[in-house]
Amino acid sequence: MSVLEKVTSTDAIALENKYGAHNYHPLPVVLNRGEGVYVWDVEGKKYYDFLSAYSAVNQGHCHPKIVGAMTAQAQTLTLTSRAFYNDKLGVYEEYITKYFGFDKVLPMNTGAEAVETALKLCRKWAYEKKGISENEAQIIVCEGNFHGRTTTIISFSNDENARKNFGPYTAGFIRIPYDDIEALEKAIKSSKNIAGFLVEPIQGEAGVYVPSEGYLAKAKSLCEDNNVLFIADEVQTGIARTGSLLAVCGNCSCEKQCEKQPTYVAPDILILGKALSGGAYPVSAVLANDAIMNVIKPGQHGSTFGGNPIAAAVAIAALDVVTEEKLAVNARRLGKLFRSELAKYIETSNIATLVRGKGLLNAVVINDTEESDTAWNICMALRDNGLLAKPTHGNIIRFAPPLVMNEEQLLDCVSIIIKTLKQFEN
Ligand code: IF1
Repeated sequence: MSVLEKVTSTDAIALENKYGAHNYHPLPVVLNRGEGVYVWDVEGKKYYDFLSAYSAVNQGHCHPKIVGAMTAQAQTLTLTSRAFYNDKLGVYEEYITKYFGFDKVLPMNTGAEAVETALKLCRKWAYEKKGISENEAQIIVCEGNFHGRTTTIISFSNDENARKNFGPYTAGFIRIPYDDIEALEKAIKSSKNIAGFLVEPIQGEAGVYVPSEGYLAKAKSLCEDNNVLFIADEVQTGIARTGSLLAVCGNCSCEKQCEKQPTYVAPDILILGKALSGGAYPVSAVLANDAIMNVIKPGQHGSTFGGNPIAAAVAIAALDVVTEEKLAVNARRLGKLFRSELAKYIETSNIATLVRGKGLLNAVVINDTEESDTAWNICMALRDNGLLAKPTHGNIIRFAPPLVMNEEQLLDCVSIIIKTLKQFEN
């Protein structure tokens, strides 16, 4: 069989099982096409995508503007490395720094690479600007964090599944409870070596935990008062997902975050990924102002593909789509509708206990133990009913459709979700 011949779902699953590392446990559905809010399996069945590739496909599958930019660049110049200049990187760097309001960007590829870059930048700033003794810098992180899968990042994870038997672990991190200002203040005051505070504005993987009103602003002010860098990991929450351009924009409904908005909590270091490319290509970025970013000198950090011409062209198109199609405003409006419809159902449900989230990053908590497979079984039934979603942890199902969804589609999905949940009521 030619490798390009059409495979059946069964074949595709068997091939992955035999030849692929078993580092995932996918829902048994084999997709071969995506368009907007829809994906199709190899047998031609159509689904609503309610995961959006973990919020990488905010602009919808195969968005024509993004694919067009990628295709055009791919036929012109794909990669120069940073050994030479090219005509796309500088244009992109100006575009993205003005888009988010920072002096400079360090372009990378994956979210984890961008998080690692931010950690290195924070440490280097701490030694060379704050005056912390070399190798003594401490960075505060939160319980329940998810920032990627590299050895340093899992070193400060408290998810045993993500870290067990990957030691020895990287030192220099202090873990505190999420959404706990007193704990942050205590940790900051605990040592003169505190360099930064790395935080997800909403904890996605942990189960879509939205922190208390004012938590991020108070955290930023504590950092500011103690010369500690506030590092926002917006890989999953950014790019309009939570109903603002960034989750740190708070309740601002404008299309562009800006210092003027009282709700905007300005990160010292901003980490972006996933939907920065609309899911078309690995693109991530670390943004900071000169006082921080300029500690990096030639030869001190980099990446073969970081900032390549395709990434530059794709990211510009992807961010254009966010603005042109007002995705933040749509996510805010449809997110409110989603939560209010689900909350109405949950009042009389004995299978779902809670719906929470912000914008179109939401989760439903299932009335069963973390160890049960009820949430998984509900996702299998959702699949049969034409909607794809997946549990985050145990009994929590994340619901995150592309932000291009319209009200009619969202209400159709709400009825599919409620119909499916009712199948599991006792
Ligand atoms: C997996 C989770 C989501 C992220 C935040 C950095 C990264 C991620 C806030 C790293 C990546 C992905 C990774 C993917 C599943 C998915 C995920 F379930 F793992 F936690 F979205 F919630 N910061 N999240 O969410 O970005 O290196 O992957 O580009 O590893 O299973 P990456």
